[in-house]
Amino acid sequence: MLNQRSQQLFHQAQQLIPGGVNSPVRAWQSVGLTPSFIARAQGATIYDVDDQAYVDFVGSWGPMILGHAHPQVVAAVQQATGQGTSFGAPTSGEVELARLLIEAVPGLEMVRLVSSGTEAAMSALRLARGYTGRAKIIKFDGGYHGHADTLLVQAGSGILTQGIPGSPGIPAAIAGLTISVPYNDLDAVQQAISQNLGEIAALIVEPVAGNMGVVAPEPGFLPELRQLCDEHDIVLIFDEVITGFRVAWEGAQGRYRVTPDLTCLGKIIGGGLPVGAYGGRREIMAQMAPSGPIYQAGTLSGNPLAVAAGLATLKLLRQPGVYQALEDKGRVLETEIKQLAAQAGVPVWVNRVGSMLTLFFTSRPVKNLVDAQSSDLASFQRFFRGMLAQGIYLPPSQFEAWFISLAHSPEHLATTLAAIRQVWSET
Ligand code: HOZ
Repeated sequence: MLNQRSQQLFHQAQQLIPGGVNSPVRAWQSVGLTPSFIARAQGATIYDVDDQAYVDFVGSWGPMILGHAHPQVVAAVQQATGQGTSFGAPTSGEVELARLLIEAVPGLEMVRLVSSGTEAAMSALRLARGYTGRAKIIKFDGGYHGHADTLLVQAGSGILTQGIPGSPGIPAAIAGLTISVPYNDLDAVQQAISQNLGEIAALIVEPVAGNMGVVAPEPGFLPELRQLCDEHDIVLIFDEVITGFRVAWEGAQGRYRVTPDLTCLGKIIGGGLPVGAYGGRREIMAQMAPSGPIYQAGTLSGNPLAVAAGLATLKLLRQPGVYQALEDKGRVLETEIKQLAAQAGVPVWVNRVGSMLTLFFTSRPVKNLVDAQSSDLASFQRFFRGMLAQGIYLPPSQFEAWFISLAHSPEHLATTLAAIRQVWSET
């Protein structure tokens, strides 16, 4: 048995941890396999506890844009560790990271660090509600903004993969404050606003959807959202936990030239350590305690190790040519996959923005959740298993993004494409 140690560990884990995992997307339920337990990783390669090596396109679900264990990030964390791991008091690194984030991301005038993307989105919504004095929010079907109560309505990622429409434990009164509409559907947004005039505090959107698989915004979608929010005094929140520093140095808001009122960040800005951030217009951010009355706090917020890893990562990403290199790698993969699919006669649709990509097993363009759900999940499962057997580690769900890193070399891409050719030649 190739993955004997993983099987043993999963058996033990299931007795001790619900479902054997600390986040549902890790359980590989939708592909019907035992998850690989990971021992270590370097660059674009991840090694499981049975010492199998894989080319990794999960990248810890987004943060590892430099590849794993980048020497400069490792050195920064080692140095920070020697100086103490947490103080519960301000540090100079937090000021430096805040300055870097504000310089890079157009919508940020002030920013607060938290410990996860969930916290960032939850706090941004509380702020929007406190600032506007309104209760309702609009989100998009298949959008995932972490697991806060208000946001687990028609959500993507693990909840979509597992086919859970909502989640028990969320009071109906809370879920009822969330209006979810189809992505890329401006008429639906307009209608939701008209039916709830003066009641919508915020509209939260992934400017490139990444949690129902990758779905790009249609031309005009983001600018029109900006305009509708302006007309109705709604706080526009871009959830850039995935796209921030991924699709451009300035994030998706720079790439698409639409500036939100508030932005949520996470993943890359912590270089692989737990982090999140939310920020935006000074006038709104000043409402947060202690400068204002809206409360949010955290013992480990701005943790020195996460800040050190984040700073080291961002300084490397700031170098010229980085985002062009990521774009080029993404383009090669997209173009070649489409060619292989055409040659093999496999009906697929590939969505890509920069270094985020999803291969949907449908021939129909994927512009929203309903399109994404037209994918043939049995074909995805066969593909995932075949790729794993060929040494390629993909997200174990049709509804997630592949993440390409700077560590993916032309050889890694060629190996991946050869694996796809092999898998499709067997079907
Ligand atoms: N939801 C993230 C993937 N789209 C990964 C975080 C997680 O749920 O574990």
